Amino acid sequence: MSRKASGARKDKEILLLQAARDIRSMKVRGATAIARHAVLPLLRWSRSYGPEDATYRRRLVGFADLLEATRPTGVPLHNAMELARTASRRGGKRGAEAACQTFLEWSNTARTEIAALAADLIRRRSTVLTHCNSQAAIGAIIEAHRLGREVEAIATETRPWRQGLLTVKALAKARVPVSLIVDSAVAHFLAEVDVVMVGADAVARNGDVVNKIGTRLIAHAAKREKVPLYVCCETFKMDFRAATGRAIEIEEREATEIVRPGKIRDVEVRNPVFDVTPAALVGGYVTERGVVGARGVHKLAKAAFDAAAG
Ligand code: RUB
Repeated sequence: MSRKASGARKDKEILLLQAARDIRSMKVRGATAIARHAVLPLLRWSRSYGPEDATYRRRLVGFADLLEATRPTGVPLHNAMELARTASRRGGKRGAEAACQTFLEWSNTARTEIAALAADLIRRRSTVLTHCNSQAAIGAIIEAHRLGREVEAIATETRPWRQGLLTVKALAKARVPVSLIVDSAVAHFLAEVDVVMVGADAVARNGDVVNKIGTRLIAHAAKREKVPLYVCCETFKMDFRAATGRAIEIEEREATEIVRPGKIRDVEVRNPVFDVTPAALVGGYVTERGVVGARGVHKLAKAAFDAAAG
């Protein structure tokens, strides 16, 4: 390998390690964005590798494992890395690169397709409540606005990382009238809400949804007030390993995200960042392959992965 080519490969390795740091530090967050942020440098590294040799696959798997470990409970991240690993086993370097490319296109077009389908569930002059910072749910609200539905949005602050601030900025930028509320104000405002749209970090085979902590509480309150709740979820959110949400590991992060170090003593601070919303509380799953109920979502995901694997 020429010195120039080996320098290019080294550069791509540095970018890949930087991407891993970005995900670990929460600079990049949101289930889909994380998976895309891992796939792109993996693809670029592979392309810079030159002709496939005896160590290529070992190195690719090593990098995929490293990227996956940045948020070990991230299901789309796992699915994307698994696609690359499996494709490299079956089709070598060319297979791995095709799988990465497929994932990037799939995740890109899915967002637009979900926005179009979910916007159809938002009636004229509706108020939509959303939680955290889901690109899929935000896309749906913006699309309904673009279609002239005169929608308003309410976004939760989303403790402890306050991702709701990103959500209100994105909605305001798109000129959607939007209010920001603290998480505990959801029940208070539900009487003004026509529909709840949230994203998903993962979906179990039975349709249980893992999403930002607090989603379950919102879903219970929405059910009680007869407000429909839709989950905007790309099929690559499916956790094929999990029969129900209980089998999906919930990420617990440091206590310091909630209270400054040393601020309180002798108290255990728990910081689970996701929770499981039972399928029974979900009004529908808006995927890029259609809007379905809990029984349909696994079937759609399986078809999508079969198609992606070729
Ligand atoms: C983000 C979060 C989002 C989902 C879906 O949590 O819970 O609702 O990831 O997002 P965090 P998207 O900030 O901890 O990553 O629809 O963009 O995939």
